[in-house]
Parts: sequence; structure tokens; C-alpha cells
Amino acid sequence: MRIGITCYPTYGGSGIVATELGLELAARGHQIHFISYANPIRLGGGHPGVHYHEVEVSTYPLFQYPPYSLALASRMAEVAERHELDLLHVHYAIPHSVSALLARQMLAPRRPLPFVTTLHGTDITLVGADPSYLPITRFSIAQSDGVTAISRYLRERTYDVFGPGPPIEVVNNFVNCDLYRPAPPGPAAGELTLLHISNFRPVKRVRDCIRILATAGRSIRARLLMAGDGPERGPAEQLARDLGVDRQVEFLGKQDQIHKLIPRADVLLLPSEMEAFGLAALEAMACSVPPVATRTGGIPELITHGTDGFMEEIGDIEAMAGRVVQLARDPALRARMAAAARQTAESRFAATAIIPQYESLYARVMNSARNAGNQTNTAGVQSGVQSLPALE
Ligand code: GMT
Repeated sequence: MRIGITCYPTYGGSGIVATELGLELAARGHQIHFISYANPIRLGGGHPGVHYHEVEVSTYPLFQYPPYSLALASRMAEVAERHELDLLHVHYAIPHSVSALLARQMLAPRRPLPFVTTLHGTDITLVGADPSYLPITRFSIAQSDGVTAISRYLRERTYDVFGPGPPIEVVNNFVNCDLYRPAPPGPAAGELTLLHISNFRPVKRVRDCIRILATAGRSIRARLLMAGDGPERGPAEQLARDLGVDRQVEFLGKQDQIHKLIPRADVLLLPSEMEAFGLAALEAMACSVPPVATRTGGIPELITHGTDGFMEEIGDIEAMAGRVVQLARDPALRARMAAAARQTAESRFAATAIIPQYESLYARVMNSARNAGNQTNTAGVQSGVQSLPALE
């Protein structure tokens, strides 16, 4: 298949999922065309079957807000026509599904260009529920030829926020278990290494990681690696100084070789206010690094409390620090949990199991679009949409 993928390229889990999906699909023989304003951060170069088309947004004095969504729609239509794309797959509803809808309209009735929208979390729970975006988000989701959500939780939230709508398939986040692997066994370290990975937005409760370290640090020797960057980094650095643990915390900034970093840790901290799924926890579990997370959103669909990780209530620092101490003091428990975490990643969320779910959806969406096109042609019905002249 020839598939156009659009995502936020530089920031957040949805872009990571979209990028890894594109790479996995290309490895399975599909032609993948990323259409975005920047090269996706984990893409790298030199992957056969992977192409990148930059969206350029011109600015004019008249434009207080340069219209990225329109530039994206134009580029989608152009790339789809030139490279004969079978469909578009957009990640994060706003504004990508609106642009895809426009691109589909622009090419109709000359060629079908169905699109699939994948909902990732804040596009529904925060942005989509904002009154200024809600109507258009609901409309573009309803107009999608296929809709997926990354957890059952997010599917239900979408219906709560937008009311009854199109069927939403749950296709979970996935991990490449060949790339994300446990570290080879080494000598036991004298301290526990905690790791946090995020985009440091308020929803991640990054400062809770510092508090967990400070609390656990009263009972055990521990250090904390903080990977990523965003608005909460400065306040977290300040808190580490205020609590006197700044020498035990290392702020690493944005990391693009996260699969090499994770196996250096013993425990992943994910104290988020909300996670539609919790990709960072899954990546850690694939590396046999058990997560200590909050019981929120889709996380209970990933972690089995006490078996392959721990979940505590949002903001319960004592409880999360307690779990860290428990893991530090009980190496046998840690080893059991590490093995169970890897087992969960391999058996339920491996890319090899999840990617075919997307392929199957693509095939169904393409068939429906083709059949709808044939019926329209047979009936001689003319679309009211004015299509573009074909590109040379
Ligand atoms: O919160 C982030 O890390 C960014 C956000 C995004 O949309 O880019 O991530 C969401 O999508 C990830 C991949 O599907 C999920 O694993 C995260 O749980 C989800 N984040 C939230 O719901 C807060």
C-alpha cells in the first residue's frame, strides 16, 4: 500500500507512535510518505520505502496566525496525487483530520483518498474538549473513513466528550521488542536508578518525580534521570534544589535514542495526571524496567498492579516512593516484575501483533472507498465538489 502519514513530528507520544508505525510498515513492504512541517524526530534517514514531504507555511503580514492546516491539506492532496497514495493516516485529531478531510474533498471525485484518524489522548481530553475546537474535531472525526483510539479508556472518553459517533477501533500503542530489550546482566549497583521520560507538560506531574526521589531517598540510595524537555523542566530543577536532591537528579534533555537509555534504569516513574495509554511505560516494560505509575486513563489496560508494575493514586508521593523502596529492598521481586513486564510487552503489545491490525483497517477502508466510488460512477452521480486539475 502507499500510505501518507501525518503527525506532530517533534513532540510527544503521538508523533513517536506515528513514526514507528511508518517504519514498521515500510519494513513490511509498504511505501510510506510522511507529510509534516519537520522530519519526525525518531525517523533518522536511509530507510527504504520511507519518504518525507515537508509542509511549508508562508507568512504574510495579513496572517496573524499562519494557516498551517490549509498548507497541510494542499500538500496532502498534492502528495496523494503525485505518488498515488491509497490513503492518509493522521495522528492526533487537531488539526490533522481536518486537513485530511479537505485533501479528500480536493481530490474527489477523480480519485478516492480515504483517511484514518488515530486519537492519542490530549487531542480529545484537553484540546478537543475546548469549546473553540470541539465542533470541528467532532466533525472531522465523524467524517473519517476509519477511527482508532489507543485504549478502551480513550474510546469511551471520546464518546463522552463528543456523544455518539462513528465506530472507534481500539488499536493499542506498540513496541518493537527487538529494539527495546533488557540490558545484559551486569554487576549489582549500590543505588537504584529511576527514570522519567516525557515532554514535561503539566499533565505529566514531573515535579512528583523529584518528590518521589526525595522521599525514597530517606530510606535507600537512588538517583533520577529525567529525559525530555518542556515547560515543567525549570520548576522541576528548582524543586530538586529546594529539596536538596539536585545532585541525585540528572536532566538529560530531549533524547532520540531512548531504547539505549531505558535499559540503564531500574524503575520508570510515570506519575501523570492522565495518560490515554502510557507509551513510555510500555517501552520501559519491553526493556524489563518495571513502571511505578498512576492509576489513570488507559494505564490499567497496560499495567497489572503488583505483577508487571505498580499503580498508585495521582499525587500519592508516599505510596509511589514506598513502591520504589520496596523494589530496591527486594531484588527477587524486582527480577520477577522485570521479567513479567517484558512478557507483557512481548505477548500483548509487540509491534508484530499490532501493526497487522492497522493493515487490516487500511484494507477495509480502501475497499469501502473503492466500492463507494464505483457506486457513484455507476449511478452517474456528480459530486458537487470541484476537483483540482491533475498534477503533471
Ligand atoms: O503526553 C504525551 O506524551 C503526548 C501525547 C501526544 O499525543 O503526543 O501522548 C499521548 O499519546 C501517546 C501515544 O499514543 C500515549 O501513549 C500517551 O498516553 C498520550 N498522552 C496523554 O494522554 C497525556
